[in-house]
Amino acid sequence: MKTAVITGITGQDGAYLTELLLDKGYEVFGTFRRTSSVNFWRLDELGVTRHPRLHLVEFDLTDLSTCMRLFERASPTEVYNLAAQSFVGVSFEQPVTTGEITGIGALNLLEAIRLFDRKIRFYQASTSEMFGKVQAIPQAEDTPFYPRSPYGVAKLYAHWMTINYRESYDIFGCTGILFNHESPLRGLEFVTRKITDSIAKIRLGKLDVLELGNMDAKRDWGFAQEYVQGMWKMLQVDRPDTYVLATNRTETVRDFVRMAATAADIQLDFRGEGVNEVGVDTATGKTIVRVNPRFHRPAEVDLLIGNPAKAREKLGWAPETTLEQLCQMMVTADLRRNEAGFSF
Ligand code: NDP
Ligand code: GDR
Repeated sequence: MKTAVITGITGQDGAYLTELLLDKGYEVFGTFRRTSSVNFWRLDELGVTRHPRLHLVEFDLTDLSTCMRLFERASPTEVYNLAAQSFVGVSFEQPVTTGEITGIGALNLLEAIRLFDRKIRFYQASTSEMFGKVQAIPQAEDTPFYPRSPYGVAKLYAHWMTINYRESYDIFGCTGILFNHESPLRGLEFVTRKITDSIAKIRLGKLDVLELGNMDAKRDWGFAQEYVQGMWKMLQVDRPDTYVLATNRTETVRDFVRMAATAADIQLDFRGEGVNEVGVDTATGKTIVRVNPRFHRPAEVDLLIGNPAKAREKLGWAPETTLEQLCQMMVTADLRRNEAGFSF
């Protein structure tokens, strides 16, 4: 039986990957942080929190000794490092913490592998944010990096450290450069979920206006449940490597707002420009979307679109869910949650 360690199981990807590996028969050691109110709502939604093969382990990525003790307890064959301070906006406010968790944290795991068992297969959650300022369209594994946030820079450090440990110590270290992936389990601070939750609230009369930052930003959005399958596939092949996972389609934030509104039976008309842009409900004439410069970032990533050809060819991985289907799924979930009186 295979044993996996997944760091960050309270997050979106951690929850889906836990579900996937349990389905495949793995023993799973999932890590969470000790906080005053630990939240397993995602694992609860997937119905896996009390699975007999899931072991919940308190852990902090910034503490090398917890990495060592985790490995001693689990003796893993595979380690998936999904833990991170993953919110780009916050990384500008907390650059040092972001560097320590998102950058050095990955190195702690690599060091623990070097000291504990070099045969462990390691997955590092790299990101399209490393491409940052547009150098090529679409972006692929050989596109130069130009990160635009402390988060992107920290992830790039972790990315190269994984490659360095692969080359220096023959560690099976894979890096998945994943483009944005969303789901009903996405955190509320990220733009897609913020939009679907707010549109649901507006539809139900619980919110008047959705405030956003840069609506011109373009992203390549896929479905998270499919992306964790790609992570797993990367650790099943003979050689460790780097792969892009993406849909090869890009849309603006504004397009996503319109799509979410349509999914909730609201027709939106966008008027004005820049900070004066608003989205008006054509049925009522009310402004339900407006810009708040508070959500603008000091430096922005304008356009992401990935080329997943290598993953398709070498791993047999391909995205299937369309953005319309994904958006509808998220709006439906948020309508249900808000009708029931809660949304995480
Ligand atoms: P989330 O923000 O939903 O989850 C991050 C997880 O990391 C949470 O479980 C969080 O725990 C945990 N964590 C944060 N700090 C620490 C720490 N110091 N020690 C241990 N655990 C910690 O992220 P996603 O699930 O969306 O993403 C998973 C990974 O993939 C992240 O590394 C992210 O940067 C990366 N990524 C994500 C993409 C996406 O579009 N979703 C795209 C590309 C990369 P807690 O609940 O306690 O905060
Ligand atoms: P991103 O995701 O920064 O791409 O990082 P996010 O959803 O936060 O932003 C996407 C784009 O939307 C613009 N935007 C807003 N963003 C947020 N969060 N809130 C707003 O109100 C808002 N208005 C406009 C942003 O400026 C940006 O251009 C995500 C994270 O999951 C990372 O961890 C991951 O590595 C990358 O995706 C790939």
